[in-house]
Amino acid sequence: MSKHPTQTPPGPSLVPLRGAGKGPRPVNLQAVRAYGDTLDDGQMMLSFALPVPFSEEAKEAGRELCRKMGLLEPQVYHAHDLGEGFTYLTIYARNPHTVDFTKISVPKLDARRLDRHGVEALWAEHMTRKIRILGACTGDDAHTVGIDAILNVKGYHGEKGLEAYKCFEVKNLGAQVSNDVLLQEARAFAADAILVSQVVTQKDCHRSNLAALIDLAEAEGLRAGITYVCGGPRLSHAIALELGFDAGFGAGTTPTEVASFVVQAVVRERQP
Ligand code: B12
Repeated sequence: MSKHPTQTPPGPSLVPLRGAGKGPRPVNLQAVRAYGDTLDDGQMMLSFALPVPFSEEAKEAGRELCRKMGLLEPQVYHAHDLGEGFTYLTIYARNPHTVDFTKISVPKLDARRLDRHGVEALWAEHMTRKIRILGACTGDDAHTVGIDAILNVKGYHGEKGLEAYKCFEVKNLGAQVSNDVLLQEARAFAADAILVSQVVTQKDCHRSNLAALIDLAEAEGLRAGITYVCGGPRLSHAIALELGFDAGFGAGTTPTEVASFVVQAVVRERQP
């Protein structure tokens, strides 16, 4: 699997935008601004909490923070008392900055999107034994719904999970599995692919935990020959590559997307 980012082809620098009854208006893709009420007004909404009691001073502190962030004309749209000396704020403000959309490039999965039939056909063409997939929610993380959605027969979004495929043998270790135990299980199971879920991101624990798994796998000689995939609502393919994984999947991932990547990665890994 290539770990190199693929360049998103630059689109035209001006694309028409449909405005209410006004016909197409041009968007300058080299200087895109946030959109609030009208094109190029730069308006954006931010929500955050401050550790100060609910008061007019708390609202002004929120506005001041926005000004310090370079935002203009901050207006408090909503504020409420979170209790225990905390205030929650929603602020609308104008952002004067732009981004050059034509220069944005995001790494994409190096795999074709196959349906379940395509996944099983590719497997049957190249392999005579099932692909062994080991899944877990690691570290202190107990959010198993995501990994279950991908692996369990019941699946997600109308798609069956990987357990339902005849080409996969799936072992789901569940919640709060340490990296140590995961790799011991991987060795015993002779896993072809390890699927790790990380949902909690407090203090960036998802990143440190995932990076530590790859370090340990390398130290134990278990990095080569196994496809490492991570997933969770605040993960992406770009973050996964950065942390040493082969692929990463974010919010809304469906089982077929994962099956499609895994079968191609494992088949490719086995080719000379
Ligand atoms: C249900 C839930 C719980 C349940 C979990 C039950 C269970 N068995 O999973 C319980 C009540 C136990 C729980 C506990 C806690 N929770 Co909670 N929980 C949630 C909640 C409401 C829903 C999560 C969920 O099930 N989503 C549905 C699944 C299908 O979506 P998903 O996880 O994104 O998975 C999809 C993709 O991300 C991807 N995916 C996920 N994993 C993987 C793995 C692979 C390999 C692949 C390919 C894809 C993939 O595919 C899935 C399908 O599309 C979220 C808020 C929210 N709305 O998201 C908070 C949330 C995740 N919880 C949170 C917190 C803080 C906690 C607690 C720390 C609370 C506390 N103080 O005790 C504890 C932590 C417990 C622990 N040790 O982990 C925070 C996390 C904040 C953060 N950024 O870190 C959230 C975001 C709530 C919030 N807004 O504050 N929680």
